[in-house]
Amino acid sequence: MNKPFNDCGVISRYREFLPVSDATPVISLSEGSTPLIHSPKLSAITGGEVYLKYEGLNPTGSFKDRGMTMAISKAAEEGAHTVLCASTGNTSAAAAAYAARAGMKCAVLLPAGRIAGGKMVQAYIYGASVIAIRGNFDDALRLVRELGETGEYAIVNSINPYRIEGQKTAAFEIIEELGDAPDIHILPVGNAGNVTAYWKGYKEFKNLGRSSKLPKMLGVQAAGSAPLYHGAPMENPETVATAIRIGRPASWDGAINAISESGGCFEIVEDSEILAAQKWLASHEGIFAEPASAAPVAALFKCHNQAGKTTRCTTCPFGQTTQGAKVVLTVTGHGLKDPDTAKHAVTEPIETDATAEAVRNALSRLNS
Ligand code: AN7
Repeated sequence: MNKPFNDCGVISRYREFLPVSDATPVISLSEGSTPLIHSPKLSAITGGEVYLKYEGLNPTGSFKDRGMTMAISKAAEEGAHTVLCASTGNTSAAAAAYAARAGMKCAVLLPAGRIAGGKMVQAYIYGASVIAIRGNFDDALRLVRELGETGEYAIVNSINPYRIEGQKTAAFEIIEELGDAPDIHILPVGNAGNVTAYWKGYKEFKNLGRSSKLPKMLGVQAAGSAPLYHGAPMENPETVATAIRIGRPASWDGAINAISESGGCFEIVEDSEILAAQKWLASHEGIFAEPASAAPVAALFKCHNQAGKTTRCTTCPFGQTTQGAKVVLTVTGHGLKDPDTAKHAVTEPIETDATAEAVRNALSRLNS
């Protein structure tokens, strides 16, 4: 039978590397195959060859769609009726969308008052049952684990291994696009599923001879929410990057393993550096990232400025120079997810009469 013309997405593209069979109903929104955008300005600044994997262009606006097509397809195969997740916002948006497409119910547990506006709207518009927990993401995930014990709900957080399987496909795409793995890969780390997934993907393609090397992984956390950087869970994580406001990452071991096996390290960036990087990326490269997704850019600036000057971290990929190195940063989520936080870049617009002269005057005032 001919495939329908829209039969694409990560399961279709990478079926042979994923735990699916003919019995798996593929629930897809054509996620994945996101652009790997060369960044001339970051390359010029660092002396490397820098690329941005723009995962904000997935169907629900974040990388979570890669894992969710797998988790929901497997849940459908297993006959689940209701899926459940805890989320800082992007997982819940993806779960709600893919569950809607599968005809399943979806319940999401969110930290009350700490979800970006766009993500909150997504959960509702896709038809999820939204519960706001008086607590943080870590409390919500604890409740999900507890509620999952009865088998009443299919859990689609990244403690579900199918999520990691789907997300590893981003590493496959990067290798196929560059012709090999990069030298350094930088990404934000919250619950740590994605760093675990990328590392799995890079290793699998290396073992298959599809790449000749493995990248050093640089995991970036917000300074106020940095359990992996400090090596201990945090009770009250706090950051403007609400996506990665997580004190007890579920994939703790996976993250430690990825960083140590790859010879990389964890890095932290201040909220002020995150917001500056968000503005820089949008105004210099035309890419609007949500705050968590700007953290890798902030880390690239920080590490580049410190290269050769610090002895704090002997395994730091920037211990040597980035000259000539191929560097990939994952832009994990779209900036439009969180317009309120981006208001730091917004000033009151100049209002003028509707004449060309008034507009010209206003523009010259703006540019003076
Ligand atoms: C934009 O949606 O945890 O280290 O519940 O939304 O794999 O958790 C989101 C995480 C980075 C961190 N960038 O990835 C959730 C959630 C964005 C994110 C991360 C998240 P992980």
